[in-house]
Amino acid sequence: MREAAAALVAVAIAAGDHAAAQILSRTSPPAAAALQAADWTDHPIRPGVTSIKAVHFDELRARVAGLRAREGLAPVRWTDPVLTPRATMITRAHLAELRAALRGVYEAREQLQPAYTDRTLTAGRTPIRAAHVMELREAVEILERSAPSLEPYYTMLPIDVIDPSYRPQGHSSASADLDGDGNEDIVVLGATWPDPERGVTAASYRPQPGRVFLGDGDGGFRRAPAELFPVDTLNTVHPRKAPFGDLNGDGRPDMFIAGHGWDTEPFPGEQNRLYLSQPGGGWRDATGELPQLSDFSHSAAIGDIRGLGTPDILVGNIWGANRILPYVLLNEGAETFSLDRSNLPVGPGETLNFLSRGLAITGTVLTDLDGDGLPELIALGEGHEGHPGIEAVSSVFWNRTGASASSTRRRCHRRRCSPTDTSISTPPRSMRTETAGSTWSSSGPS
Ligand SMILES: [Ca+2]
Ligand SMILES: [Ca+2]
Ligand SMILES: [Ca+2]
Ligand SMILES: [Ca+2]
Repeated sequence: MREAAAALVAVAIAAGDHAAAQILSRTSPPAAAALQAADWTDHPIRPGVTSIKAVHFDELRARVAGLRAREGLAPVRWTDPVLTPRATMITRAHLAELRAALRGVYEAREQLQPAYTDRTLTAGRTPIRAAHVMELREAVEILERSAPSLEPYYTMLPIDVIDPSYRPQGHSSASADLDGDGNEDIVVLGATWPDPERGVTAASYRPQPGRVFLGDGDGGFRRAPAELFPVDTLNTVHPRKAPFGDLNGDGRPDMFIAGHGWDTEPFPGEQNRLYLSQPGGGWRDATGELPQLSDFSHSAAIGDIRGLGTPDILVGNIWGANRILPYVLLNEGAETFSLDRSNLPVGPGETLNFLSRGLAITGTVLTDLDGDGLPELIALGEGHEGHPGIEAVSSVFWNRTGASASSTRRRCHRRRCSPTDTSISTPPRSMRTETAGSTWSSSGPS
C-alpha cells in the first residue's frame, strides 16, 4: 500500500488551511442508509485543527455511492478503494472523483451543480483544504435533503399493450370515472397535424379515431364496450381540451371536446363535440345539438358560471379562418345549450377579443378562487416565437354574478366599461331569476 500511495501524486499542504494529508486513523464507514445529514465524523472540519481521517472519505464515498445507486447510476471505481490510515496519501484524485461522482447525481436530478473552491484541482499545486471536504459534505446533504428519487414510491411493472391496433397520428387524453365504479377511466382522442415527411398534408389529412378505456383501479384497462360509448363517432382532427362535467344533471359525467382543427393556414377550424350520458347507462353523441361551427377552439372549461346549478361550457377560441370569438354555451336545461357572449370579456379591446387584442389566450380555466361558489375565469396567455407582437399575458376575471353584479352593472353597461373597471355585461337574456347573470371583473393587466 505504501508503494501504491507513493506512486500517487501527493499534494502539498497549505499552512493554516489544511488537514494532514496523511491519513491518521480509520474506522469502519457507517452504513449509508443509516446516515443522517449531521452524521459526519468531526463536523465541521476546522482548518489547521482537524486532521483528515480515512473515515471522512469513507463516509463521503458511502453516501455518494448511496445517492448514485438511488439514481440508478453506475458504481464508482474509487482510487484506493481501501483507505489505509497512516499509509494512503490523500491526492487530488480522491477529491476529483468524489466531485465527479456527485456531478452525475446532480445531472440526473437536473439540479444546479455545486460550486467548489479550487474548481480545477491541479496535481502538485492545489493544496487540500478543509473547505474541499466540507463542500463535498454540503453537496451530499443538499442531495439527501432534496426530493428523493421516485424509486421508493413507484414500482416498475410490466406494461401491457391495451390495443395494439390503435395507431392514430397523434393523440391527447383525458380521464374521469365514466362508469361510476370508482376507478379512473381514460378517453384517448386522436389528433393529426402537418407532417409532409409522412405524407400528412392539408390535402390528405383525416380525423383520427379516439378510444375509451375503462380502468380496473389496479393499473389495468380494457376497451369500453361499444354499447357503453359510441367510439365510432369519436373522431377528431386536433382536440385541445376535453373537460368533463354533469351537463344534464343525471349525476354522471358528460364530455365536451374543444378542437381547433388542421393546424396551419388557413386554420379552417373544427366542429366541437359533445357526449352526454343517457338513461340506462352509456353515452350518446350529442354533437348535433351544439352550434354547428368550424371554430378554432384552443381551450374549454365547464363551470356553473351563473350559480344556477347547471354547468355551462366556456369555449376559448382564438383566431382561425372563421374568426369566431370565444363564447359560452349556456346550459338551458333539457340538454339544450345556447351560444352567448354577453357575459364574456370579448368586446372590442377586451382580453378575449383576439381580433383587437394582441393576446393569444390559449388556456381558459373556470374555478372558484374566492370561495363564493361561483367560478372565476382564468385566461392564460401564451407568447409565440416569431410573433413578437403577441403578449403572453394572463388575467383573472372575478365572477360578479348575484349581489355584487348590480353595483358593477351601473358602471359598466353592455361591454362598455370604464378603463379602470373592465367588468362587463348585463345578465344573459335567457336568465330570468334575480341572481341570474354573470359579470366578470378583471384583475389582470389590461
Ligand atoms: Ca370507472
Ligand atoms: Ca351527465
Ligand atoms: Ca372548434
Ligand atoms: Ca368565485
